[in-house]
Amino acid sequence: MATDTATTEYVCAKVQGTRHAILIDPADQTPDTAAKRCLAAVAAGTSMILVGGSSDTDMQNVHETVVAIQEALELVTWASTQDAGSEEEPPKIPVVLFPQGAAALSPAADAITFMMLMNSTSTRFLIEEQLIGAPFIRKAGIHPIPMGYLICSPGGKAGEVGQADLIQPTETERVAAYAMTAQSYGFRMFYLEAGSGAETPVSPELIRIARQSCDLTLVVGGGIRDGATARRAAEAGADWIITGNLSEDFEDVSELQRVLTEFIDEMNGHIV
Ligand code: 1GP
Repeated sequence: MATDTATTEYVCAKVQGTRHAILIDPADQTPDTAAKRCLAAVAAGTSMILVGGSSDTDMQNVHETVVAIQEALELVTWASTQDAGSEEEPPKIPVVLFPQGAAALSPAADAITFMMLMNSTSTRFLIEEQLIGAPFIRKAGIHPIPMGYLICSPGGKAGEVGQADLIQPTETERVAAYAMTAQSYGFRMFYLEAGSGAETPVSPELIRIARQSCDLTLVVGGGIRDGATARRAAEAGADWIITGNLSEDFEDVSELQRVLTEFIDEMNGHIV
């Protein structure tokens, strides 16, 4: 059984400012491309790598992708320890599964967001996938980080696949109740999702009410493509901003690194 909670504590830590995580969808890129994009993101200041997608992922592409990313990150960490000028080891950026279900897992991950899709209308996403996945996760020693996952309008593929009764932009009281419920369940994270590629991201009003209603680590993603939008989410109280599509827009990894560096600076109020 996994007893190492270091990744959970790193992910759930209350730190100054908002952190950025990149979401890698193994269905959209080769493991090699994923690894190169992750290195560019980490060089830009990304603090966590999530691996998952709402469709077309399976054990094989998830595992191969996680392994390729871990190997690339280890090489970079090793290289930096060989640098005579550096006094302390840089923190290992965790690779965390963000699964579509029990059939898309990898024992090579550092942790998994063990989630309840709280506004799903299907018992499959409330508890059944979790029941199928839990024995594998235990056996593989992957550390579960309990998370409430809430899909907001427009919801995209995640909303469709997860059969979510979407949260509408004005439903602040509903979000508050979900946030309180997530905390009461003992979850550590609460994720407000607008859906990958969403035209409109989760509104600052919904983020603010979630922030006021629980003291869980607040994660926001879906449709965030620029630093100014990330900044508004950060000011409303997000601890983590997730971007997925943004990293797939750039074939050239040095361009990706430049764009993400600016994104993270602007998210944290350092005007670029
Ligand atoms: C999906 O919120 C994430 O779960 C990322 O969304 O691809 O729109 O950045 P984007």
